[in-house]
Amino acid sequence: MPDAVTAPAAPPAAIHRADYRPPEWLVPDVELDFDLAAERTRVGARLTVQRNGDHDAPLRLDGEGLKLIEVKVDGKPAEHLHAQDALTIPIVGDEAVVETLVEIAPGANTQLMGLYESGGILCTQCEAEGFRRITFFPDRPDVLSRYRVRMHADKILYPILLANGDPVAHGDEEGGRHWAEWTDPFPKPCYLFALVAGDLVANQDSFITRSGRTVALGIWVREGDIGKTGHAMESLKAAMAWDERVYGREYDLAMFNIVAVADFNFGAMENKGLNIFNSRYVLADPDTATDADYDAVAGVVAHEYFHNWSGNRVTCRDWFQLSLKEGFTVFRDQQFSADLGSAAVKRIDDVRALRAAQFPEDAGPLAHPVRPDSYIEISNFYTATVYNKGAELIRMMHSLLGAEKFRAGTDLYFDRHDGTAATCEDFAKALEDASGIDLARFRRWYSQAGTPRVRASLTHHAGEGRARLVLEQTVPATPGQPRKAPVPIPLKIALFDELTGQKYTDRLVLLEEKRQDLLFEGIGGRPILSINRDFSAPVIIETDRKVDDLAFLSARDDNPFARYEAMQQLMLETLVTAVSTGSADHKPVIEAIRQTLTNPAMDPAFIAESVLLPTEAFVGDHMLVVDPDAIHAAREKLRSDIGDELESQWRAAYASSSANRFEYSPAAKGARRLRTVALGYLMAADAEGAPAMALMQFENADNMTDRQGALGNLVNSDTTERQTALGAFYERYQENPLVLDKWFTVQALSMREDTVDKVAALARHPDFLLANPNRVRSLVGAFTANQRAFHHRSGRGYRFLGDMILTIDPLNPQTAARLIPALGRWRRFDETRGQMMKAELERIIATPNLSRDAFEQATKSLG
Ligand code: 0A1
Ligand code: ZN
Repeated sequence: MPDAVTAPAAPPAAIHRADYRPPEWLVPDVELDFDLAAERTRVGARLTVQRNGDHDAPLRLDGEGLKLIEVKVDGKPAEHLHAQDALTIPIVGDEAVVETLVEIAPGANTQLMGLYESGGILCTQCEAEGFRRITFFPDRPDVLSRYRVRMHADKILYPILLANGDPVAHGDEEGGRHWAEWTDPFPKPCYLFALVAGDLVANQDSFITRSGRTVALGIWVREGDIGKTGHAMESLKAAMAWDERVYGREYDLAMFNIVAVADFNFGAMENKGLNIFNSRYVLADPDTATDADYDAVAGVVAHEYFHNWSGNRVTCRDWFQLSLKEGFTVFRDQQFSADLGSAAVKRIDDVRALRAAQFPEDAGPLAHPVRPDSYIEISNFYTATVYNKGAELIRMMHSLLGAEKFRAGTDLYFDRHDGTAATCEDFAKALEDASGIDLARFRRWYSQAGTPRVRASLTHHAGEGRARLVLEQTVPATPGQPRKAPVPIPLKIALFDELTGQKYTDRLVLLEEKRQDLLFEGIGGRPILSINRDFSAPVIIETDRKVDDLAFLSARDDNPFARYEAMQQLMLETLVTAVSTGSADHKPVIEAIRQTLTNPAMDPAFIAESVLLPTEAFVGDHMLVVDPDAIHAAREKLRSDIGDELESQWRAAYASSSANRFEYSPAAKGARRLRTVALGYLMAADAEGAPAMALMQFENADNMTDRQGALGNLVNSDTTERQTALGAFYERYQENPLVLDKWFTVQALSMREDTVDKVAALARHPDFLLANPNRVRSLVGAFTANQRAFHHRSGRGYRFLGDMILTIDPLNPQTAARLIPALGRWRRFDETRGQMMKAELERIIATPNLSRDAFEQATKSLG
């Protein structure tokens, strides 16, 4: 008999924002009963359901990969239909108690969505749609319920049982088992549900809220990691105090727990009262974490904590509103980190991240508005656009309203929408109502994709003492959005007298129309334009400022960000000229760096950031057709000239930045950063003894920042010191997964010609684990960010990435899909490279049983 002919699976369908309808059934109360074990877990659910509105639709619950054992309605076995990831139950009347019993296998869950096992710990991840992999439920953020959760488990394997809210009872059971029960009084959507069972120990502390309530804090880790939790705990307490002071937000439960797990798809998750973290954002000590890791721990701990209000108390109506919680919360964590350390360096870091990830996204085939209109798989929309551009929109509203009115607006927002699921529109409306400022046009920022470009031309009429600034904006076409309206762009602008350096004016200009003219009076001497100071708007500025003007600003602008920006612009223009004409005058850049480096008034942390050249990828973003090899050559030439010409200054900076003993303070961090940057220039210039200096730094370091800094420099070289350091690093840290990730990353980022082949070889290393997302990102993710290596003219980099994506997709679709956008940049490269990149996308799409995640990213990337 021939095989049955099965119709090819229909391509996954898109979900549209315009189709939103309120839920047909509400679930005010949920009781869950977990019989936990890795190979088989039984989940009993008891839902109180209520008909919502006038309709006669049956109850429809989502459920994915669940083995259904029993369904009851009001205590009796009930008629039901279980098909296509849903359970449909007809219900007579407007209220009922629905009980289901299902079985799942956490130990076999490699997607890391729902209930899964990580290093012997059972934990959950439910955002965005993971709860349906645990039990049948209306898995959408606008169904809010009160939860009571009981867990039963083996007492030896899982001595600690945690869930959302506060613990109410626990006890022992037969057969070496025990149980615990938790309740969460705050109604929440199911994506905020969490439980953890494992052999964990806690760093315990407490926080007294401003109204005098004591909150018990716990950071739960595996026993050997307890010594690495101090920084996360200090960060948590600082975040709690900051949110009270700056936003008037107080914590609301008696307990707040954080759990660190080694296998996690994203950074961390804000489950109510029980945050679950990727261990890389919890664990830190000087020997294993860099200063950047310390900063990231503080930032992510704060981010997840701040979600308690911006996300949990007020949640999202539907997933199109994701930026309502994410953009706002990123803005809040950015403000927190700026307050804690150097605000200027923080802003530089944030803008760098935006330009590295969000600008290319906005300029490519995956461009989407901050509030998207449709998606196939929502996991693909946890993007730099929703998070980081979303944060920039909040920042612009903060500038437009001023701090005080903005605070009045957020107070009104929290008040008005507490306990409900809201929209981006609700947020804008609250700010408007509290401030009296009209944000009608501002809303276009939420609906239009693409990075606006602003062309600024300044003319000076010396005789009349007048200057005229013409500003013109265009918002580029993006997929599905051919025509755009102008957006309101808040631009911080200043004018300086070229000769005296005196500041003529410093103000916030709102560019609302396509074109606007501004007149400045009392401008005697030629003015120099400083624009988009502090990066007041997420736009691309084009000016006709000359090299001398940029050099002036890089030395004399009183806005640190603008000073950094002028230097970057100078470097960028030099590199673009070098790539397109084959040579460029390096002197202005070298002189600007000399000025900065020898200015005793400047903070070393700021100096270190501003003397760094733009990345190869960033230079590529400014070329019509990216030529990775030419960009690499031009940048290396400039790097080596800077190293050479300023050799004695770099040596001096290196010597004066050597600290005695490790200390985690802004001054010590700045010194460490400058030291490694100086070492990088000395290495680039082949300065005498530089590799030996690097090896000495590597060997004598009492902290990971210096050690990794040295290794990151050596790894580009062709020296015996390189081999020595790589080998020693591996030996020393092979048992520490987070540090081993760094070992993979430094090699994936190496600027050597053979990196593409080294990376392919590392993917066969016994420590390269496909099942661990951190490890995959540490090698494969880092490699795609290495422009020259990934875009190797042989196409071996593309083939390697295609193979990786297809190997990972069946295990973990989210992690696989996040590697695809690198191939979507094919239009930006020459014909040969472009064709090879497209061929990989086509190969991915043609693969049977591809996940929805990978299907969406690959088809959209092909354009
Ligand atoms: N809400 C989290 C991000 C997050 C999203 C999805 C996850 O699992 C697939 C995990 C975390 C945050 O913003 O931190
Ligand atoms: Zn978040």
